[in-house]
Amino acid sequence: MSNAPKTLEGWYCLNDFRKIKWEIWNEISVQLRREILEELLEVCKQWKVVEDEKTGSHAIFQILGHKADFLFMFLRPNLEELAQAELAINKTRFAKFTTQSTSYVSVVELTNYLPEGKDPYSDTKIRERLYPQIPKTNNICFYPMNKLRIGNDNWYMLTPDERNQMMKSHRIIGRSYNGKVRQIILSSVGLDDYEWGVALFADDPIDFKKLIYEMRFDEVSARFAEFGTFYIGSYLGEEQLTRLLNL
Ligand code: 76R
Repeated sequence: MSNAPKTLEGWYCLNDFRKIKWEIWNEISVQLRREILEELLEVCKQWKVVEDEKTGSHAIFQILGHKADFLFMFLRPNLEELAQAELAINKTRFAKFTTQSTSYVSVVELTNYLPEGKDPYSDTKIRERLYPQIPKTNNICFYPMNKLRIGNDNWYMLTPDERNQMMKSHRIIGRSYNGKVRQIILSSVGLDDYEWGVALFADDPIDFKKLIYEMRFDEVSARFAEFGTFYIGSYLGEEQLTRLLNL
């Protein structure tokens, strides 16, 4: 018998982080900037069709600080379609002004809590979590993480009961932020450098700080969580993107 919990997988996810060379972008003519922006918005329209057909989702965020300027986040049914989305950006003239500062590949994951015998993939609530629309909240907080495998703090050597107990407490804290913070659980085991990607969405960024701080004191995070780089950004709809680029 495998000791691994049963998991359900939904859409694949690409987080494509870009930096823009502002010094070159600022130098080109207003006319050219407009044309390039139009071209980019045209690509966004094609992604919007995918989202309206509920065969994927996407969102663009403005990332603060030196790590990146933009995050293009995509959810798609398979890796090929994720690659197409990435290629669509790379084929625009806008891409000439950007470099991909980093990226992260993962897949939406849920752990199976349904009673045996019921097909979880036909449950509406579960489908909504496996194939989510990226929340268009004001802010995103993204970071990759592992669960430790050191000495007594080895998540993977715990009994299922111990793990369930700790995840129960995690869920209780998470759910106390209901209406304020939403998480898309992204597994990146075998897909990228860490084991999970944590994607959090909130209108008020202080709720990220409060939630993450509270979780630090909870056993599963306090003992087992090891974090990668944090990215914080705000949502860019068509209007905000236009304002940002059409200086
Ligand atoms: O609806 C449900 O039952 C989902 C319950 C749930 C699971 C299974 C849940 C809820 N999480 C789950 C799994 Mn989470 N989560 C994190 C972090 O910074 C830290 O300390 C840890 C990073 C945050 C902030 C967070 C928030 N969660 C996971 C997993 C997979 C673990 C595994 O399978 O072993 C990780 C790595 C992880 C990490 N979690 C929630 C939240 C929030 C806000 C919720 C409730 C709101 C929501 O469901 O959107």
